[in-house]
Amino acid sequence: MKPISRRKLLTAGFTAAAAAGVVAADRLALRHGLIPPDCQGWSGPGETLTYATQRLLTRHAMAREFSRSSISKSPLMNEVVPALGEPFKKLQAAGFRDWRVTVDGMVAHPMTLSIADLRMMPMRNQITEIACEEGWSYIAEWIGTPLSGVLREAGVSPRARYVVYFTPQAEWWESIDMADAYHPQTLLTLGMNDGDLPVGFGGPLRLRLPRQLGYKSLKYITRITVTDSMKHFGMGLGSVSPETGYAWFAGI
Ligand SMILES: Nc1nc2c(c(=O)[nH]1)N[C@H]1C(S)=C(S)[C@@H](COP(=O)(O)O)O[C@H]1N2
Ligand SMILES: [Mo]
Repeated sequence: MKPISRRKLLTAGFTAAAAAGVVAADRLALRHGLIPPDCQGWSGPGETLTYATQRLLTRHAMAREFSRSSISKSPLMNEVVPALGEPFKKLQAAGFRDWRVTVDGMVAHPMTLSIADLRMMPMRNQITEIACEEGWSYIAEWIGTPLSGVLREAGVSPRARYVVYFTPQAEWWESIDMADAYHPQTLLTLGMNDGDLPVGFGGPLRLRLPRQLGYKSLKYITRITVTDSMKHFGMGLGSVSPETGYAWFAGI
């Protein structure tokens, strides 16, 4: 069956099942990976509906890319560097030569990559908007290597469902599903607007995810873990966002 007709069929099925009863919809949604990790609690049914609908309709959709003239002249920076402390300052003083990102979990070949290693991988640049949940946004050019390439080199298990990513800030970790992990616009970003990625904007390494709100685009990536369940990460809701009242899936 062609993917488009399969998707149409699924959409129709999901809508029909939703109309017929929550139990049937639940069973169908589970079978097709349409349940987000933060499906419990008072906002759970809403999160599930948003996530399932987006996954059925826009799994392969691209975020809008802009022309060079649209790049914001003075992008808003949500400065977090002081919170990173001395170990980060040391790494920065050495030009991030010793920065490492570990790729582990459900992969055949766990890896530890330096910034130089990442620079040797295929590069892509894209001019996209980053939008904070608080209402502001800016447009910038982001230069980096697609996360998909790194995952392919690591040899992701077919049972994998999520990619979890961490920063030196214990309170900032996130996860995405495999559709977003393999999406061509999901970039391990090393550069911005023709230069290196400034530290304030997440340098040396930021995961840019233009199809979701800014809080999923974490700065200072140190570890990428592939898993089939979010149960054992934090409160098991997928990331810190649902623990503090925000949606795990922040699609825009
Ligand atoms: N490590 C880290 N990444 C982070 C944050 C943070 O505080 N720490 N803030 C997030 C939020 S809420 C937003 S909106 C964007 C802001 O990105 P900007 O500084 O490029 O504007 O970064 C995200 N990534
Ligand atoms: Mo934000």
